[in-house]
Amino acid sequence: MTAPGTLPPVGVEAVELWTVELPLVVPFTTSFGRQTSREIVLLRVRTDTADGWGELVTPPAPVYSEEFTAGAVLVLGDHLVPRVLAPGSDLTAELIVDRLDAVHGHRMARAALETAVLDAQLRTAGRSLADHLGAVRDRVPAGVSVGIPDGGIAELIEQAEGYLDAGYLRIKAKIQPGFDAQAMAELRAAIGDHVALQVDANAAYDPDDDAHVRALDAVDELGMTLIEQPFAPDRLRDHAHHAQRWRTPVCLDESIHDRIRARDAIRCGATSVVNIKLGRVGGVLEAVAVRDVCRDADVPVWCGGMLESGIGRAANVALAALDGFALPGDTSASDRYWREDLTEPFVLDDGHVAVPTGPGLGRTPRPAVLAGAAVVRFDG
Ligand code: OSB
Ligand code: MG
Repeated sequence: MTAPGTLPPVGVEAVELWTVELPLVVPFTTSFGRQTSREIVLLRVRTDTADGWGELVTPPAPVYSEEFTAGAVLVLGDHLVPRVLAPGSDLTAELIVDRLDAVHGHRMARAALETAVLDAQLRTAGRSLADHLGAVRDRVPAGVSVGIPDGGIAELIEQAEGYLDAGYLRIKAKIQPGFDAQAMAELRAAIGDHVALQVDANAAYDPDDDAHVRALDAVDELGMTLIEQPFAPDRLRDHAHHAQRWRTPVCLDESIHDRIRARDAIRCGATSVVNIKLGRVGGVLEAVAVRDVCRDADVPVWCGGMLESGIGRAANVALAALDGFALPGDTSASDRYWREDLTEPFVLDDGHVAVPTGPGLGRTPRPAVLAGAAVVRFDG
């Protein structure tokens, strides 16, 4: 498909961080913790033409990866924004990547900055992100990621049935030791064999623990679409070992932090499907590069999520519209997360979410939301 074309630079005058607290409609529990709301940090670049927005997708604590919101805000203010603004402020997304190249890690923080500059460039050019990236569809199939409910298996079944009634095309259930094979067998029996069902362990299993491996072996019998990130991010060899024993495809999330890791994980047989999150890999450009590596290896990808507001969701949905995104993503509608999204909401229609067509991300925060936000500004 088409590589992202070149866009003229924008003259960046300032970078602002807008922080808002948004309660989740239902608590979200994974093997790494329980969240009842998100502290959302939106990043705005002010330019001499159009402004641009990005979303910092970090969780509140360093439990999914090393990154967490307070740390990312510090890194942005002390290290990333100064590098980007100092050597002259005519910027492109590519220049952001270059200027931040010497910084290790902190990919979600970098992604927020890169996305905002790309959004400003696209708004200036009057072009949508999906169009710019070479989208091949105008709506994307939507799955839903269901946390481990406080009420256990009965509540999981009730939630999953509700989402299926609403039209979601596949269910992803979170698992952890003690809430896995039995729960999934009951869920499978309740929703039927025809429903696409997959599990996500968020690295909660120890491949050196026989009981853990036995539990995953039992999950493997349940006709799952895939099993996402059973083991710790660095344990590629363990993923590869069990991937060749299981009938269920292994899909890595946390492990895949850039295109090189994607290539290595595929080559060693650790992953046969990849969850792409633009925050986890450091931005839109790297996310497309990861897709390219996967496509060259005939590995299907899908778009993951980090409980984003409409700003981050807009970027995810554009990404999910690209060639190679072959499975429904965690690109759910706004009302699966929020009573009121920060932007015009994304809605579910016939199991799909429409790809924004407006310039840039095609979404901006509603002014009423911004009125309540805490703002920090960095000038060039
Ligand atoms: O592992 O995919 C994950 C949310 C936060 C952190 C990690 C993950 C998730 C999800 C939710 O599964 C995906 C979404 O609906 O945004
Ligand atoms: Mg995951």
